[in-house]
Amino acid sequence: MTRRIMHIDLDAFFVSVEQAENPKLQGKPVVVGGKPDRRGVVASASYEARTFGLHAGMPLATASRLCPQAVFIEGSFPKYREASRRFMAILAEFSPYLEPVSLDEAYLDATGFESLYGSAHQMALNIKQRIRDELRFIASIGIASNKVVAKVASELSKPDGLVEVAAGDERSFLAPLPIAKLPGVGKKTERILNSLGIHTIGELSNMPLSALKSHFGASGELLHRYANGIDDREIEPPSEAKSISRETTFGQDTRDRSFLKATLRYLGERVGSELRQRGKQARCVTLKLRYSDFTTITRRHTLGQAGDTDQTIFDTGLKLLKTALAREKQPIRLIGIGVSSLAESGRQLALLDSSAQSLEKLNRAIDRIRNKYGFTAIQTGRTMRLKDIFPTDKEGYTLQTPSLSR
Ligand code: TTP
Ligand code: MG
Repeated sequence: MTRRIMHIDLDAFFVSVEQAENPKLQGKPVVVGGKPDRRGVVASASYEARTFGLHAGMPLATASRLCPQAVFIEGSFPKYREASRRFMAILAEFSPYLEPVSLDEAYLDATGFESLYGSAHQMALNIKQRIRDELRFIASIGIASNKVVAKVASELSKPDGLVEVAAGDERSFLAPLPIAKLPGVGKKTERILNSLGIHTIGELSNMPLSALKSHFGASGELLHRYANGIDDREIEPPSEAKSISRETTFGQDTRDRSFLKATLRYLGERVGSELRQRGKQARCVTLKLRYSDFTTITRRHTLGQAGDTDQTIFDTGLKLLKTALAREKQPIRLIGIGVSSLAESGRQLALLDSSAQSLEKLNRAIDRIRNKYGFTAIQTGRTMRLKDIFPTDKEGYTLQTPSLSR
């Protein structure tokens, strides 16, 4: 039986959340990412703004030069996460075979469920309608017999699109499109293929498999399959996250140790708070640094015993940071901290000594207050410094790039 797979992606997601909240912004060029005087890039641009050439990833300063009348919004990641949760909840009512890919994007296996609506096309129209009525977002949907073709179809249909590719038409649908439209073809692959005289997906599909393998190794085979409209990947409902991390890019690259420590402490507290909320303990702590030349390193330490306190996370992160700072003198552009190797907590409680137990209690008390009054209601000495630098809201400090506090 051929499958009916949908790829659903919201149009200008971050901007749509802002427009749903403030209807005055509708129909206008709107940019989420920050004020134009801030360093940083466009995260999301409304389709009106895109007619001026604005797009995600463009420096804010360039965006404001091209379209000075655009409304620039800082953005709030927790708000987008909540909107995403509501979007996914609607999709889950249509099929339990739902695979969220990012905040505003998901695959849905509609096979069998479409008969309830008459057709997959009609089912997609119902999905679009509910998203519009309940959330005031516009969804674009691609329908095909597999993931890769459904994704290309939804992209192509934007904005406010719905494109269905009939079973058997996958290859001919893809053939005329430029190779950059094919998932898996990044900038580098595109350059190599262009230098070989390959510009369309059809031309790529005609390349001998052996040639693709010699240029791209194992991923050559995948390119060959995708270009021919073949993809048997299943829809994978999410399993529990295996790690928790937070990171931020600084407004200006820095070598200031106490500022780096304060930021690390703050990010570590956010990681710890989520870890405890999930009832987990971690065995591994990872530090991530990006230097001003964009070199990125991660350094990991495995704990003797799994832990979930802010102190453990920070102490371990700080040790890793000190070692890294001793080795590399470049200013730092981004810092992040994360935990992994997660295990259920609770069982080990009896094994902990009393000082660890009181730290646990303290952390739980902090979490309760923060849940009630917001993250910045309680500050440790170290993170206080951040108050002067980042503006705060109820959810915590507003970090430079909303998508990075994920
Ligand atoms: P996208 O779906 O790629 O972009 P979009 O929803 O803004 O626009 P469209 O789908 O109509 O082309 O990404 C979803 C959100 O992810 C986007 O609204 C903001 C965020 N994002 C970033 O923060 N940085 C980025 O570079 C990109 C591409 C997206
Ligand atoms: Mg989108």
